Amino acid sequence: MSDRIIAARVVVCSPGRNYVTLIIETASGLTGIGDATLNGRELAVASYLADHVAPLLIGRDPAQIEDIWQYLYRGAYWRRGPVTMTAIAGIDVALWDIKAKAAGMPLYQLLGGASRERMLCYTHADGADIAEALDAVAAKREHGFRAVRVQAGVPGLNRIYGVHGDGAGDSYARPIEGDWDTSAYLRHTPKLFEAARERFGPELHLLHDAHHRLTPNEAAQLGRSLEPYRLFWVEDPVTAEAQEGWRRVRSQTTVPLAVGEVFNSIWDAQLLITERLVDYLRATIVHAGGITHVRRIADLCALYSVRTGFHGANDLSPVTMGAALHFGRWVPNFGIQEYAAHPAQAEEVFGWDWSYAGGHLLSGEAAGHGVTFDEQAAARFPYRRQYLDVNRLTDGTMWDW
Ligand code: CS2
Ligand code: MG
Repeated sequence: MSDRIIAARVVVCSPGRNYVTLIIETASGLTGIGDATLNGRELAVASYLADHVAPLLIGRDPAQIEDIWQYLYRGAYWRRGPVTMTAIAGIDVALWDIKAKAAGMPLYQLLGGASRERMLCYTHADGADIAEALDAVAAKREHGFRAVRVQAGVPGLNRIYGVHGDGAGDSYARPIEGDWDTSAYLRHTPKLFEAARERFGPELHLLHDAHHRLTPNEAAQLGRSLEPYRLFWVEDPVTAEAQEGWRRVRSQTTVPLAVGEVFNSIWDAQLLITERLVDYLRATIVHAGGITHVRRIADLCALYSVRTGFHGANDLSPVTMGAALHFGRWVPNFGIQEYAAHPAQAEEVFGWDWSYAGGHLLSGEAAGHGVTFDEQAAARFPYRRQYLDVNRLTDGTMWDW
């Protein structure tokens, strides 16, 4: 007798920052947990799930992960996009969690078993200026990290992505406005990495996130200027929509390129993968349709020597990190996993058995993805609307953040 879904509940909570969590329960007593967090637009996904999709799950066989995925993707008519694919991801991960629990095995075993014992990870280091940023890198290296993303303030600019400056403004009321000057950034960034290599030598993997703010030719200039410092990657040098623009970047520089945290489907990345325009694909489980769809993206990547480099900022809940580590344990073309520690309060709501050691992450061995969710504890942290920054050029022109 097959099992049946009897409940699908959405919980929005804010233990240090907002998370959207889906809980699916079955008649046989199994519970699956999914992450459906979309930073800055959480309630859109919560409503998509609670008001439109959850009712369609009741009575379904939880084992039919693929059919449910196809039903939710094809059946919505309005397909793709961050809200739809994050909602589908929350359901998909919860169902994979249930299937692995029903089989009594950790999720990586269900996917195909371990291809590795541990996953190389990178974390964030930043500073208002080069000296402060390099001190932050040193602290992360002391903690055993072998790969560090480095972001620094740019002289003359007050607030830019990735640098937690004076915190001016309240992102709960409305988006805080950053300021941007591409010329100043292109002049300054090579100095940051020249100083980093001078201080840390050649072994430490250095990464940098350009965060969508350059034109293809500007990105080519940045890439060329950073080649002497042998970065692990430059991420999001141009906007993800400028797919053909990546040909310009790729033809002008050998710096490794990463893209995809804002991608929601294989079609967003198809040209970049099949033309080998990038080296790492960052589309992540919570925003790209869950394990079922990201597995297809990773398999396409493998045909073109592209490796995974999953997004792992702390606005992706511990559920996504748990699922990503099981995926990373299995996937043959694993590259690196981003790991920005979650707020301390998140540990009051989420429990997990994945761990960090010596610059690597270890998936757990518990059945499922190994992440638990305490609904009673979540009630202590009510949702509070919060915005991501926005960005303007110094002349006031709206720009990419
Ligand atoms: C960043 C993220 O981690 C990264 O690479 O791009 O911090 C991103 O800005 C946030 O996840 C947006 O919510
Ligand atoms: Mg990024």
